Amino acid sequence: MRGRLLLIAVAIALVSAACTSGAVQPTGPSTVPAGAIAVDLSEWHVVVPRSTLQTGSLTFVVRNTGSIAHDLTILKTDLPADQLPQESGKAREDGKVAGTTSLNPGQSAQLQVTLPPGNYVFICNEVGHYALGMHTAVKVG
Ligand SMILES: [Cu+2]
Repeated sequence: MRGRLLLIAVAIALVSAACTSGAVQPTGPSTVPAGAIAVDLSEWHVVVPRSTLQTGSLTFVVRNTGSIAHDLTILKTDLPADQLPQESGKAREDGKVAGTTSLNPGQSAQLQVTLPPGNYVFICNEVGHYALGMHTAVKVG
C-alpha cells in the first residue's frame, strides 16, 4: 500500500514537470538555428539580413545586441518605414502581425510567424525608439 502511494506521488510530480516545460521565455544569447532569420536590435537599428523574405512560415531569432531594452514589432503596411503615424512617442501599431515582449540587453526570443506577401515594417516600439531610427522595411513574397 505504501509503495503504491509513493508511485502515485512520483507520477503526479512527473506530470507537473511536463506541464511547466512548455512555457516560452526569452533566453540568453543564442545561436541561430538553420533556416531561421536573425533580427538584431541595438541603438538605434533594426537589422534584418535580407530586405526581401520568402512568404510562408518564418522563424526569427530576435537578439538584443544593444545596451538597453528593445522589442521587435512587425507591422504589415504600405507606408514607408520612416513615415508611420506616431502617438505618445510610439509608432501606431496599425497592421501589427507579431511582436516580442521587451528584451533586456543580451536576451533573445524566437518568433514563428506566417507572413502573407506584402510590405512590412519591422520596428522597435519602446517609447522614443521608433523616432530614433529603429525601423526597417521588409518585403515578403
Ligand atoms: Cu528599441
